[in-house]
Amino acid sequence: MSIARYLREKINGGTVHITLIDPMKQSPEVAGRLALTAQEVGSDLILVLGVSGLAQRNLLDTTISIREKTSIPLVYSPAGAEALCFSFDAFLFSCLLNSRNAGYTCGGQSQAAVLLKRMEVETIPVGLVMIEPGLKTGDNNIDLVPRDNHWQAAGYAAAAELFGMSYVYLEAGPNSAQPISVAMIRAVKKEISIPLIVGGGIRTAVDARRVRQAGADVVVTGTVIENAGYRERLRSILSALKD
Ligand code: 1GP
Repeated sequence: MSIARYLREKINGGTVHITLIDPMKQSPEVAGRLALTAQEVGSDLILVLGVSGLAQRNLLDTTISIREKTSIPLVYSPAGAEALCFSFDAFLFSCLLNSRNAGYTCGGQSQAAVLLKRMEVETIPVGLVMIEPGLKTGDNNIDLVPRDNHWQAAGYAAAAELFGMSYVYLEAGPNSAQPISVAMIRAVKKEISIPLIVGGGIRTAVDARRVRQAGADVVVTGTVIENAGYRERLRSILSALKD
């Protein structure tokens, strides 16, 4: 089954949870263990984050380790052609819509696109919108959407839909102390008919429930599994999303 269909069916059944793994943050062995925990507590999909500076070897070893331990879909979000591996079930093909740097809107993607087509891998077009506070580095290259500017966020989201993208992804960044506000999620959700992914700053079951009730179809968490007690925290987030 394609990942697009898998996600569609999951979304029809309730809120989907994605576990984000940054291969630069731990060894491949540990990444595999974290992914296994995510699967055991009910996460629907593992998303490996391609970041600038990611070594090809690290990506390959991380992928192998996760594959050995888990059976849920494994998807890659490449930052370009710097590190690529084709044993993923699909690629998130993201365009950072509010970037001022063409490298993030289409430059990196163009480096990988021909190869992805030739390899006939499944790609899922995603319109990514970065909301304050965004990422720690490179923010001056992004027209960050202010946390309270719902209209601007909705504009980017509607543009993603009109561009023919399959998902809108509202991202507050892993350094965000709080999730994207309920009011912004509601405002965006009202303007789009494609599914909405929300991530960044979701650390507790209360956060997860709020984001879900506001209308997120897919919730992404990353940092939660990097800290002590992650199994229980993730379990409570999953029960807030799936109850
Ligand atoms: C997913 O980048 C985020 O959209 C990850 O954020 O680390 O705050 O969960 P957290």
